[in-house]
Amino acid sequence: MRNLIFILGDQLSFNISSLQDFDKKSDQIIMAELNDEANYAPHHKKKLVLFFSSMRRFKIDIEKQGFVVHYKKLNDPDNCHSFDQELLKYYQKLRPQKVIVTEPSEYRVLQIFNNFFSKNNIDNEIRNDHRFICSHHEFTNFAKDKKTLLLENFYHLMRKKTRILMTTKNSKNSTLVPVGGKWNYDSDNRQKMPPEITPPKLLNIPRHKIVDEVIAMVEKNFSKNFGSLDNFNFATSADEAKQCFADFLKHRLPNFGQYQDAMRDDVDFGFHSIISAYINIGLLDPLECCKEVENAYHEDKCDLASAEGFIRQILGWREYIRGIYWHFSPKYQTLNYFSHNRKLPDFYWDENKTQMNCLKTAISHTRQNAYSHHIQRLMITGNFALLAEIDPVEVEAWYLGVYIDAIEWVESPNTRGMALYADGGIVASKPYCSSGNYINKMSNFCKNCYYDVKQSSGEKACPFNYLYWNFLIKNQELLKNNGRLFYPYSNLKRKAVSEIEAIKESSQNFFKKIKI
Ligand code: FAD
Ligand code: DLZ
Ligand code: SF4
Repeated sequence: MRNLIFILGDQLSFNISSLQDFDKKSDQIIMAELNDEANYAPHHKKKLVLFFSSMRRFKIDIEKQGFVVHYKKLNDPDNCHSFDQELLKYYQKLRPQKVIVTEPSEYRVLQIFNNFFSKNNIDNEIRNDHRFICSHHEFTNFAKDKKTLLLENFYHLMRKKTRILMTTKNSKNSTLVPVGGKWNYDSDNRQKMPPEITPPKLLNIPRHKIVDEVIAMVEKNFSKNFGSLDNFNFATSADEAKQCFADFLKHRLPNFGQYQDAMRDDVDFGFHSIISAYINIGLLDPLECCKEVENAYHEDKCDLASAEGFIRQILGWREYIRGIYWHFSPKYQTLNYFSHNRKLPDFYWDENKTQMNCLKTAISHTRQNAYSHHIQRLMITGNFALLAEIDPVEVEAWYLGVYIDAIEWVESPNTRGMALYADGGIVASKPYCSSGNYINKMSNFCKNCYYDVKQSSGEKACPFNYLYWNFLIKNQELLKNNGRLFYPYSNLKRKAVSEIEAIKESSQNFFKKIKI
């Protein structure tokens, strides 16, 4: 036998680099459902169903094309339950000349493979993951000699590289310029969603029998895990994921831009695409998605603000986050700029234990759907974890578990960097902290809340209000020179000593009340 190829659970693409030059006569594949991977984070039940169902269906699809696959199911009696032990077993059985794997997307898993290869002295090839648009080398070049790694500059590079939404200056000058004359249309994109707007339902995906089998297995093996298995409606094959994306292009993309930051307690998915998990595990190709959105714009199916806003998320944010992860890991996962060390409140696992309607809603959506959109993750659960001084390790464990799309490379810079500013400003130019005012502006949560968003002290005051000032007071030395916090710190200077004491006291009482 020539090559043995290990395909990991987030590498479910026919054109994954480990399969390039595959010889059907002399090469074979292994895939494995593993307890180590199912248990290293407190995964939502729906996330486990997505991974195992998609892996099983990928195996069948690829076998139909004549590939030989050795597939280990979770409950198979001879399952070794770890990447290295499973690989060792097949290596000893099949004796391939070489083992090939596309670079694991997580540092932890890359270490497992590297250690395995060097310990057992096995000829191996770890190939670049070409599904990402920016290579490690390109990101290193971008980051070289820079004090700050601004997303906007990186995004321009990616636009130029892919020529997406780019045009030439005129017929005589071939310099590339952004379509419409501006790189970024974010300022058109920040509206509240009025009650009369009803976002269309997500495409209904007929239940495949493999999904039913896996749901039964997850219900049995992971009954204590967080999350509801009701109404599982995620795609688990490339064909289904493509249908979901086509449905987004037709029904939600035209409103994506204007409502992408809006939140409402009766709206679960809004006008978002709900494709992050599909891209992350290989069912959709990120560049193809960007090209399809660009085409939709050129065919007048959406405006430029929506098209650019969407493309920036993938071409800009997603690639940038991945670059940050590999540039700074594993040190990144230890950064704790504010030395926060409180434990995660119990209500992150049970929304009925809080009276804060914004958190109740975001956590309830998360329990139901294994999904909440970016602003809920950033400005509700993330904002609260920052202001409540929660240990980033605890916060990361929660995010890594509960979201359908969570894999460390993308979860970690978003959580530790963007939401918690625990990296001291590598990803975000200022902490994304806010009082209840922002939440009230972008949602209808405050109307039905036990707390009063207009009050800043006392039993009924919105906790975001005093926690926000408490955070700024406590971290004044670290943050006062940040130009983007000039206004809040100017306002703080105007506060009377008695008001500052009241803020501190309300915050301490609140921490006691929620037992953290
Ligand atoms: P849309 O809003 O429709 O956006 C389109 C696509 O852009 C997404 O599918 C995704 O692929 C990409 N994208 C958008 N924002 C980001 C971003 N900040 N980083 C990377 N890709 C982005 N995304 C994950 O895929 N996995 C995670 O574990 C994850 N954890 C997050 C944790 C926090 C605290 C925050 C603030 C954000 C996190 N994100 C994560 C980013 C973002 O919230 C999700 O990608 C998005 O909500 C997925 O929903 P969607 O597919 O409907 O995205
Ligand atoms: C997230 C996950 C889960 C739940 N299960 C498996 C699995 O059984 N087998 C597998 O190959 N991958 C799984 N994954 C994804 C991995 O934890 C990990 O995120 C990827 O291998 C990327 O490094
Ligand atoms: Fe959240 Fe405060 Fe509004 Fe209640 S009042 S929903 S706690 S922001």
